[in-house]
Amino acid sequence: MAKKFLFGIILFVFSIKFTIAQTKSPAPFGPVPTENQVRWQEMEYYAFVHYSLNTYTDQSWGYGNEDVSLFNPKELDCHQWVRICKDAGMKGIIVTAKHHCGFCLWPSKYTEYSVKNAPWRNGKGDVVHELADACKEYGLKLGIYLSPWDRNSADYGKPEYITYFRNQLTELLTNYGPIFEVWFDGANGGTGYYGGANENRTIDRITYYDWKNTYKLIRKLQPNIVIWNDGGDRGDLRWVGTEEGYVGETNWSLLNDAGEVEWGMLHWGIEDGNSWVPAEVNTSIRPEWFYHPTEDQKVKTLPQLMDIYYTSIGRNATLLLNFPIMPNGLIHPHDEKEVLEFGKAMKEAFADNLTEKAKVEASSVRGNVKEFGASLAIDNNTNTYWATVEGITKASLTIDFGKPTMFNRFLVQEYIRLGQRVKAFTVEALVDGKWREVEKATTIGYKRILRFPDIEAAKVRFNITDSKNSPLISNIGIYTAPVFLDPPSIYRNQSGDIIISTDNIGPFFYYTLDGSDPTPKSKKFTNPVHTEEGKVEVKAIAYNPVTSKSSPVSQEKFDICRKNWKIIGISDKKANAILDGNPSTAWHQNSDKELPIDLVIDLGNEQNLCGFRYFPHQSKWGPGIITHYQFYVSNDTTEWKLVDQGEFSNIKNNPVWQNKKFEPEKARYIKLRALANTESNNNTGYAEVDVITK
Ligand code: FUL
Repeated sequence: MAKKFLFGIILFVFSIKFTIAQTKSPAPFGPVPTENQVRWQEMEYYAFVHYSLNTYTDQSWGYGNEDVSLFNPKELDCHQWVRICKDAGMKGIIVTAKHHCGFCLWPSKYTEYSVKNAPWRNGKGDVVHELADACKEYGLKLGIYLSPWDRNSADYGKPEYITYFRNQLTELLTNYGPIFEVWFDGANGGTGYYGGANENRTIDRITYYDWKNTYKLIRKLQPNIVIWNDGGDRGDLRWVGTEEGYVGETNWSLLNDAGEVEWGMLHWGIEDGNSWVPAEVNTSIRPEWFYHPTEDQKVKTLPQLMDIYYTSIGRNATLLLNFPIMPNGLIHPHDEKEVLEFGKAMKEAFADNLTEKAKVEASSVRGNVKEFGASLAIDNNTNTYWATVEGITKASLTIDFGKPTMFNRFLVQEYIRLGQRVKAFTVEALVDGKWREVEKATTIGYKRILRFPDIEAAKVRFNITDSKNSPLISNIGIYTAPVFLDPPSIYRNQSGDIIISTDNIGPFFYYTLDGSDPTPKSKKFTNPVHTEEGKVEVKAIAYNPVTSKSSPVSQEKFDICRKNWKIIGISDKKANAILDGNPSTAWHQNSDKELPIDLVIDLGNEQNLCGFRYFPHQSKWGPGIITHYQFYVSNDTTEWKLVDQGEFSNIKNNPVWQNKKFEPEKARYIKLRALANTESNNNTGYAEVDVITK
């Protein structure tokens, strides 16, 4: 009896202790973010602007010898940039203070290659200053892109350059107020002007910049900054391995503090990583980062931008969306229109949170106390959270709307200050008295948003099926967001037939060939549309007859038809993928060939050529696309004239159409010579090759 009594007392004392322990906040689990990283993550969405001498030369990467006097914008107005970003809901703006060409948008004391020697504002201008002022006025934060690679500097590759680089960093981090983020691009070393040397310079990207000491300097000058670095030492943030606007569905905000970071680690993070290094998705509103007039009709539209929202912010990353500045110094009206629609749609999609009036119940609550109760997951306050009993890693939370309610989005957030914990979860809906799985997903992190078709249910159940430790959920939102139709894709095959398609299921397509905007009264696309040999402009929309809603207009301008074209000297029939008009088919040269490798095409008859186009194979893992080329023309395949040569800058990270112009030449044969590829081997692949005629 006495024994039993004693045992009861011990149990009672233990359970009190346990309850007291459970009413205290849980301990952090694994790596946790710094205050700077939390502040940055909460910004969610901010802008990039790409502006430099490239803007005036139609290039992606300047060589470093471009003339400073080209920089003379007539209408440059940073207020316009900042106003657009602010109206689009963005929280900050990062400017290319110096891109790879070395030209400085501020009057750096340490180089002559800057705005101080440009005609703009008689050499008295300072773009970074004007932008900093505009940001202050509109309440946006300022960030700096300073390219570690400098194709202008004579010292690049030598130890002296590091002093120069740090001097420039010091100017930028001292003279322009608070800087929220500094961006160090990974493109490092290669050919360049280098003060007239015109040579190839390679550096060791791990050791050359002595990042450790550079970071010390940065943190001393700007204690609240976050560092993005795609080369050498781990910064505070990481690239996601693509510039297309998405991060992996599984996305851990963790990496290891040492060792190589492979593509998969960038894209998905590392589940057991020992450092907090969250993901930033960087992408441009146009295919390229700098302004190219040929891309005025290629601005991403609302459905595409919304998709990017879900695959970046909706997958535990931030979104850094780029605007290429036009030569006049402004953001193009098309870019403005699309981003403002995007900002509005984003707000509308998440305006009405259906959990606000709902009741909520959890299968497990830490210490059974209000401080960690289920209601804290829907209290609209991300500083409070629902926590399960210590050690409980599987739990559910049921949300009761009280009546059947339609929804198509589920948003969930973890309280990341104590670590990222959840490994897997599902969402179920109570339909006709039965629980039905709506979606299944892996990580959550700062924010995860799931998309699914409209569903009507009175109750929703959120099940955490696996977690590293007791999950801490700071917010849940359920919404009915508008669904948009994607603009269709259009291509013209080798016979001249136009093909219009989309990934969405079921819409009709309408198109025009006369440059006018299509409507549901235009011609309906049912079969491939045959076009004759000349140039063709096609515009098309997708249309949903049930909702009577149309997609944005897609537009493609095709040059001469490739019907009579023949690839010479290659017997492999599959090589015709290069001419089939379909960007998703590709062909690679035989593996026994060594660079330089030629592709020769007979155009069938003489054409007035003034440029060519190359579309690379879209595979992320090689096997190899062209980075350096020569382009020749001929009338007899014996005598060839070199009409253009150069690089396809940034083609590995951003494998978009490469458009190259040259002085007009009449010719029947073309030769694209590959000099180097992305993998430093001999593999040479092509998805499409085309010409530009006068
Ligand atoms: C890339 C650069 O090489 C591009 O030019 C651009 O600045 C982009 C944001 O990063 O890797």
